[in-house]
Amino acid sequence: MKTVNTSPFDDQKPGTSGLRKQTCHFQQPDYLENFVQSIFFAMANSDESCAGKTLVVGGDGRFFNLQAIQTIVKMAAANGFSKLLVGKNGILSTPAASLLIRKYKTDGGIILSASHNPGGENGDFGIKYNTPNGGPAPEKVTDAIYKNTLSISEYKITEYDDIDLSVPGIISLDKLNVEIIDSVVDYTEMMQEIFDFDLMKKGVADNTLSLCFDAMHAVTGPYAQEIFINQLGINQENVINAKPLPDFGGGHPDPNQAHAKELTDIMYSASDINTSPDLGAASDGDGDRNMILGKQFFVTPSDSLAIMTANLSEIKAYKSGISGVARSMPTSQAADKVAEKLGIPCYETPTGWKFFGNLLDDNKITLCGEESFGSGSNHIREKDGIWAVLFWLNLLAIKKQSVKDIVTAHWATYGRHYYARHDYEAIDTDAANKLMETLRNSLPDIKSKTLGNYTIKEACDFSYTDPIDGSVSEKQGIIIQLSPDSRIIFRLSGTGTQGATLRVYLEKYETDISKQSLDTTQVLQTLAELSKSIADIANLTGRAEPDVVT
Ligand code: VG1
Ligand code: CO
Repeated sequence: MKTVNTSPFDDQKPGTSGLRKQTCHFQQPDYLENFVQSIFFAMANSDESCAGKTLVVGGDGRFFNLQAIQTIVKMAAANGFSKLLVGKNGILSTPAASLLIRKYKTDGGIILSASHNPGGENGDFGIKYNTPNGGPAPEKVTDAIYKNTLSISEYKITEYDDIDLSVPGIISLDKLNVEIIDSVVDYTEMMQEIFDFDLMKKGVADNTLSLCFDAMHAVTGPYAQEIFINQLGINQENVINAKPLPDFGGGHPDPNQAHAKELTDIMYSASDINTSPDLGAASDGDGDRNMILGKQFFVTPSDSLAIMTANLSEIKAYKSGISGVARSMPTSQAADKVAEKLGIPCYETPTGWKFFGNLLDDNKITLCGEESFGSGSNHIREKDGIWAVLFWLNLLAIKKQSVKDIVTAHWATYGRHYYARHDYEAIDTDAANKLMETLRNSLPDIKSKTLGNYTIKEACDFSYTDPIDGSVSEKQGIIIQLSPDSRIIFRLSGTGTQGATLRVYLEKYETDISKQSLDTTQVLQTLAELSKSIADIANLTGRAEPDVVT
């Protein structure tokens, strides 16, 4: 064991989901080590060692994943850990890591991923710590880790050789046992407990149920192979881009219609709509996001959450009922309408899964989701891509209706929330901060303004008080509430690695059934223009149009 002198980096503050930087930034000497040691200090016993502690370690397979794991193993040995559970070949999807932490009751886990950000030598890398409940560390823990990064002066590491991560089994490094584990087995078992595999298998066998899944060359490939192909009998060629690659095949592993283009083409371009699959789905770099498509039909993630909430009791594991639902603030209010009807609470949290943890632990909610293609339940403490795909597949098998019919029937009952997110990417950080500050300062004047057909009913800066531990998170985004029933929300991304990304969320509620099948872009056109003028976007950022619309 050796103790290495080091000095702090001033840019290791975790964002929405851990620390994310360009890969080359992570590769500089001591950068990863400093952050890992800062996590270990935050986990440590009173003597600053991690003696006797256990940890899950794995990542989404992107470039630098394997080297980072070898470093973490050597540092864990030096810090006194007694056991590590490491994903075979360094691979663990984020939901699988959450499951392993919970199932094997470890003291937490380290997940190496930059999720939907591109990977490779010129892409991004990331690291985050999950607590013993299996969920992303809450702000008080990430604040403690950040504080440690600012005062660190040394880290501990051993000089063992790299270990072989390819064969499941136990490797002993003196007091540390490293168990290499194939998480596909545990994860598949959990999915079988939640969903009706026999029913789905039958539908696939008699050709009444079909799926095309795009793993985007990211982490879900092996899980999809076992669950969709081996267990449910889906054809090999209907699981596309299934091989995890360190650079995701040069793609951008973000499951939306722009980046999962191959899948989107399959679902939209079949000459005969009857021959295209019933369900199209994709997942992201680390397997926690999902996109749901029907035949020539896109389901917004916000609608997906609402539909899951309305139909939850149809699914095997949730027959005993639902305690409540939660959505992140910018997510559309579709789930709220369902909660109202079911007579259950609907919580509105800041962006990021870490805010759902307490609500799930306290059984205040059974389901939760975000507009950014994330949904999940109390089965783990992360959003879960494959789980969401199985939810829809199981629902289709039960209802024997198309995705489009399920969604339009839902709108007819609850109203439709037209929804879009406009991202202005990699803008100048100072300009972005100035834009938010200017908006914040203008809130008192914005109220009661009239813009076109819209009146501003309320304008505020979202602040959240956790109902379990009372912790307060401020400045979580500007909400402009309009009449007729619409919202515009502004916030800055906390996962980007270059400059700042401004996210503008647009939402319009429509109860008139004859107006529920219009074109989203057209319906939201006026709100989009309003968003640009309210925040003076072109003037302050130099961008007239968003880079990405989802
Ligand atoms: C984005 C999404 C947020 C999500 C986060 C992590 O954060 O908006 O909803 O929880 O990514 O997702 P931000 O701060 O960039 O808006 V993942 O799949 O990248 O772990
Ligand atoms: Co992700």
